[in-house]
Amino acid sequence: MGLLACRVRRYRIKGGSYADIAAHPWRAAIFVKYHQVPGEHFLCGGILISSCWALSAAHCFEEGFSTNQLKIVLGRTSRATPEENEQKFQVKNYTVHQRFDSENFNNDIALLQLKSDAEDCAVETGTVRAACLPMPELQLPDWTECEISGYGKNEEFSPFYSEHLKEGHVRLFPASRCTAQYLENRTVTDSMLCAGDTRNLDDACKGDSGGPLVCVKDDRMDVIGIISWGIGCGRKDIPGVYTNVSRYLDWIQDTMKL
Ligand code: 4AZ
Repeated sequence: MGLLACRVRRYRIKGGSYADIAAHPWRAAIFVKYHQVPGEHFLCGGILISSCWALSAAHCFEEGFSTNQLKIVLGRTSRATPEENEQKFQVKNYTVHQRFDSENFNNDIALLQLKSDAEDCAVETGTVRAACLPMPELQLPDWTECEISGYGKNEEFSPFYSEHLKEGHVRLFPASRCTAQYLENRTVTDSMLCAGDTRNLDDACKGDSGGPLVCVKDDRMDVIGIISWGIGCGRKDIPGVYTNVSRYLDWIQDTMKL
């Protein structure tokens, strides 16, 4: 309890299955309150990186929400069902990357500061814990198996988000397989990375955006990517596209100082 250090964790459960938040304790759910509509609506995923900061995707915030419309929930397994041990925060501030390009989703990264009366915000528990940021020079081998999680759709054309947290396993694609040629001629920049399931099973889908692609590195879980976009979900040989977090370590540090 207390200090929220990012810590040791190994993959526990097999791909493409329902999961417990305890296995993905850095997984945040972001909700929005619209002015004229009652209730809180699921917006996007997020990734807790320290007690008071969470990463997400810039494209989630294109509508320009004010901070008091947003809520961040940690420690919840079921998307819409509050849990006794969950931790819920208002947002003190959020920053969308200044060069986010809504045409091609370049720089699809945002950083949210949790609001708290105390110095700490999230407290480490069995279901809430930060993920680690990678070291600046980290280069994981191609095809490294990593993990995604989220409350996104089970199928590309499903009308519903998943009620229950799910996890999947995807492998980091070589840069040569992460180009427009493989993604229906959409722009792919080197601030993006691709990951997919070579068995054609697991992939992120609508609603998973903003959530984590984490990889085991030296007994830590490092946030390597932020779920960003794709061509459909789980299509054969088409990877999901992620924001390449290691390209934004300076931006993250600078933004946390603001
Ligand atoms: C989305 O719409 C989305 N298959 C995110 C990731 C992927 C597809 C769609 C990757 O948020």
